[in-house]
Amino acid sequence: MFFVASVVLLALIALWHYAIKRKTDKQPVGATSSWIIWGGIVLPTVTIIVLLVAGLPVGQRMMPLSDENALRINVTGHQWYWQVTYPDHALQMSDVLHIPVDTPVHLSLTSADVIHSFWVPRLAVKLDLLPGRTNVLRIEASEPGIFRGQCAEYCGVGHAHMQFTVIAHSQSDFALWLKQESIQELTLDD
Ligand SMILES: [Cu+2]
Repeated sequence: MFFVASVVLLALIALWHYAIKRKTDKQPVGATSSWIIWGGIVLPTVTIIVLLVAGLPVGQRMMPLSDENALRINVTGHQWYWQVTYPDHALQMSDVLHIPVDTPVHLSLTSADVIHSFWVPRLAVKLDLLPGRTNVLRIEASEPGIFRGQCAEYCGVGHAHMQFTVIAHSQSDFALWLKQESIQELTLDD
């Protein structure tokens, strides 16, 4: 998109430069309508089609479609904290999500009270957590690291402090973390 938009922008700047530097204002009849047809109809149509064809597969890959390899995490918004559970591993925590790198993660987002919004600027778009509804957001980290998240929907006096972190581990570290947490959880249950 950046490349195509840059080409269009450069063409526009060249035309603009040509227009203001032009000495004469005499113009052959018919030139105006061909500018409108080529510049106003053909160029935008072709540009939009190219961007659409290039963009659709990318958008498709970002959809939370059924994926056997995806890690499932449930996130419930509360005034004012994030409840995080791993349904496949019987783990529960708050205000932190541990994920492996290069693995699609499907977040099922819902709220226990008012509308919140899950936002990790470096990983995904914002998505609302609505009471009585579940929205699914797909995230994937390409490198290990700590990513800051913030509630992006005003939800009361504690809203500004409704922050969380996403910790992306290498796949082996994540497996280790999962093992340690599960053991701890078992010990706590006893
Ligand atoms: Cu909020």
